[in-house]
This record gives sequence, structure tokens and C-alpha cells, in this order.
Amino acid sequence: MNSFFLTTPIYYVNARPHLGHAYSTIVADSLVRFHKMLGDDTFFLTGTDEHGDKIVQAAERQGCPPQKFVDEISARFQSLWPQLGIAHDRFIRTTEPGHKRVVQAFLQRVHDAGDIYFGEFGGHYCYGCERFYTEKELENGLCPQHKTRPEFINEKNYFFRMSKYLPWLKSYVEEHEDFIRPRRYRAEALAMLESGALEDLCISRPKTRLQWGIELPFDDNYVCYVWFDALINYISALGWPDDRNFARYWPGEHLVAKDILKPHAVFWPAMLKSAGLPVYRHLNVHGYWLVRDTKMSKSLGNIIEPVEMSRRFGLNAFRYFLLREMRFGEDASFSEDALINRINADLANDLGNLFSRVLSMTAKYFESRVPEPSAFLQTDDAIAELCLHSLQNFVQLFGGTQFDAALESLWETVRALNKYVDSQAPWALYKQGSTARLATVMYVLLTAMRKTALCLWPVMPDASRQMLEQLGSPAAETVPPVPALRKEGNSFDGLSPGTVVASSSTLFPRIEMKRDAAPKTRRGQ
Ligand code: ME8
Repeated sequence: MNSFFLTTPIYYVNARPHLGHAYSTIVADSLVRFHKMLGDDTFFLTGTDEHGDKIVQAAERQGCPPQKFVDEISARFQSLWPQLGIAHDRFIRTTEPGHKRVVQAFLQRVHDAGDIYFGEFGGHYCYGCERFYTEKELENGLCPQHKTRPEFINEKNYFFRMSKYLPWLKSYVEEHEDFIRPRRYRAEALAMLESGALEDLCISRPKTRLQWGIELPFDDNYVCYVWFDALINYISALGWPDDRNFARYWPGEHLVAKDILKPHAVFWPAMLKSAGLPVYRHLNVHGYWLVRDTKMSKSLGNIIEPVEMSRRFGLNAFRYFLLREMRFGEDASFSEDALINRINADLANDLGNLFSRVLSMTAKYFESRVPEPSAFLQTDDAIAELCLHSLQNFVQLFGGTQFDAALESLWETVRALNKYVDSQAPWALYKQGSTARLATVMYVLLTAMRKTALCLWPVMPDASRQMLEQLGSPAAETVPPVPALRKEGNSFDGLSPGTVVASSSTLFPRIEMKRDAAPKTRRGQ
């Protein structure tokens, strides 16, 4: 059995979770569910990043002690995920004693390897990024991410000999095509490694300036730099070094947005190499969700609340939209109009309508039983082939994080099935009394619908389950779904004649959008 360990970033607890956090976590959830269906032994990790200046400042603004502050915001993240259908195996917090012990053991190991030294350093520190910038990296003296002026700080600190590992890392990235993907981020990482701008990494903060962190095991006047602490969560959650989960699941894969490419593509592999541990399998990097072409930010007041969206438009529809609309790796724009258009076109018109018409015809012509097919005609073979082909494409593309293309491939079948209904006109066959031909047509439709519904489980778990139940799978069989997605692409079967199916289906109601009014759904999905 293959193991599949996937992580999201651990989010800072200085702000409420928004669409961006929800996207990464929903994508990760879908990918883990997909691997479950392939029969893999999966482990899904998310959590919160709770140390550092930024958190202390946010707590101070609220007049709250840091521990109380992080407890409150971390709890918000924890209660959010189930509302978005996220089924993680572990939620890690960097203030947990177990994590702290692992960070100290890791630091000691890197220290023992001779890769940590003490030195003096002056640099431009951006509190938003929690990192020093070199002169070269600033844009007109400002932080390129936050467009704010960093503070010049000069102090004695501990440094990680990262530069020692950069030549190795560069060859590793060159030799492993999909270590960092999609390609544009691999190219970006290589450009960083080739630029000569990367130096050793400052990994401590003097306690005179910051107490909110993990103490260095070899000097109690210092705490650990928040990024060094945070990255280690990926193995502390597996109980490194002794827990069997580490042996079972490491190396895993990470999923992040492009804002944190550098710590994941450069710091983390160098840290792992220094500690003598294998590097991760893949770093999967996505772009930003924009709102009217700008990044979401509190000051612009354009934050999208994921729970509100899923309440108004339906959780399954919202998850589908996020995966279908964004080309993984590129930026995408969020708007309610785009969401409503997708729901109406893909879910209500294409998929929902297919289910509704085919099930009501099966009720009318065959008393809601899957009929026994007779010999397939060329047109039936063509549909069956298309269905299997799109399922195989789906598996290939989804596994390679091309979620939009994977779903589009399924929708080719959905649209073809609707056309097949129109061209075969079951109502005419019924009128003519061509029962054998009618039985084949309905069998083809129902079989293809079942395969489509199965593929949708990672993205829309509840809707997929509902569709499978409508197609006669007993609830016990659909939860969790049969972990044999690959086999489903081999032969056009899976639905036994005689199975009782539902007599009607209203899966995705159309959303009427009145200008300047809240959209109305007939029933939430
Ligand atoms: O960086 N579009 O935490 P963070 C898409 N604690 N994704 C977005 C987004 C947007 N507009 N905004 C945020 C940190 N994200 C560190 C991580 S990991 C060891 C430490 C998502 O709270 C995306 O996944 O700033 C991005 O990488 C992450 O939130 C940043 O979260």
C-alpha cells in the first residue's frame, strides 16, 4: 500500500481564516480523499503557526496575553474546517509541548552537525513576513510583499549554514523535475538558487527583543526564529524521531501558495538535509485568489468569508467552484457572479439536469429499476468509451494537481450524456414500444452517471454520496467509497440490472440572481 501524507501551511493566528486559507485546505482535503479512493494509506495534516513577533503584536493590539490570544484564534480555525467538509487526521499547534520538544531536538541535531554558528548581523526586518531582507531584495526600500518599510535591526544571533547546502539543493531540483510543481515555481526556485542572493539563515531572536518562541536548546537567552520552528511542524506532527507514523508517512507532500515558496523550496530542504532526513516528495504551489484583481486584504475590506459563501451557495457547490475555477498554479478572480454562473451552468444545467431527467425516466419506463441491456450499438460503445477515457484522464490529471482540467474531463462525459439523451430520445423509444433498445439506453446512462458520481467524491463528498445513493448504492457501501478508482476506468460496468434507483433528484437548484439582491436558492446543497 502506498502512503500519502499531505500538509497545508500552518496558518498564522493573527487574523481570521478567509477564502485563501479555505482554498488551500479544501484542495488538500480533496487530494487526500482522492488518494483514499486509490487505496493509499493517507494522512492529512493542517494546523496553526503561533509564535513570532507578528502574533505578539496582534495579541497586544487586542490587549490580550499571547497564549490566550492564540488559543482563541486557533480554535476558530479548528471549528471552521469541519464546516467546510475538511477531514484532517491531525491539527497541529506550534505551542504544543510535543512540537516544542521536537524543534529543540532538531536544532540540537543541526548544531551537533556543525551547521549552526553565532555571529553579528544587520538586516532589514519585515514584521509582516517575519524575516530579514537583503538590500537587493527590497523594492525602493520597501518589502516587496507588504509594501512597507522594514526596520533595520543589528544584533548578535545564531545562523544556520544554509549556504553549504545550496549547491546540493540546486542539483536536486534540476534532477527531480516534479519536486517543485507546477513548472513555473520550479523555475522560480532555481532562479533564487542561481541568483547568489541567498545567504545563511538567521535562526534566533534574542529574548531581550522577543520572548514568544521556542528556547534554543544550546542558549537560553534566545528563542528560535518562527519559520525554523514552523517548518518542523511537518515532522513533529508525525512524532519524529521515534513515532512509527514518521516511518510510515515521511516523506510526504506539501501544498502552499506562492507567497511562501522560498521557505518551502529553500529553507526546508536544506534543514532536512542538515538533519540527515530525506526531503519531501513534492512541493505543490498554487496562486492567489484575487478580488477585483487585487489580493484580499483587511484594509481593502475585500475579505471573502468561506463559511458565509458555503452557507449561501451550498458547501459542495462552493468546493466544486474553487477547484474548477482556479488553474492550479495561476491566480484566479473570485466573484459571486462567477460562482453563480458555474453553479447554474455546470451543476444545475449539466449534472443536476442529467440526474433529474434520467432518474424520472427510469421511474416511468422501468419502475426505477436498472434495466438489463441488450447489445450495444456503435453510439452506445462511443459513450462507454468516452466515459472510461474521461475517468482515466480524471485520475491522471487530478493526481497531478490539474484539478480544473480533471473536472473538465468529467464534464465532457456529462455533456455528452445529455446530448445522448436528446439524440436517443427515450420517450420516443417508449412510445414505439422499443423496450430492448430503451433498456440499453437507460443502462448506458445510469452506468456512466455512477462512474461520474464516484469521481466527484473527493471534491463534493456529500453530493457524490447522495448521487450514489440515488443510483442504488447502499449507504454503507458509499461511505467511504470503494477504494478502487483505477479499476473503474477499465470496464463499463458497476451497476447491476435490477438495482432500485431513486425516482427523482434535485441536486443543484438553479440560483436566480436578481440585480442588487441577495441570490436565492430553492434548497441548499
Ligand atoms: O504564511 N489566495 O501563514 P499565513 C490563495 N504561517 N491562498 C491564500 C491567499 C490567497 N489570497 N491568502 C492566503 C503563513 N492563502 C505561515 C506558514 S507553514 C510552515 C507556515 C493561503 O496565515 C495560502 O496557502 O500567512 C498561503 O500560502 C497561506 O494561506 C499563508 O498563510
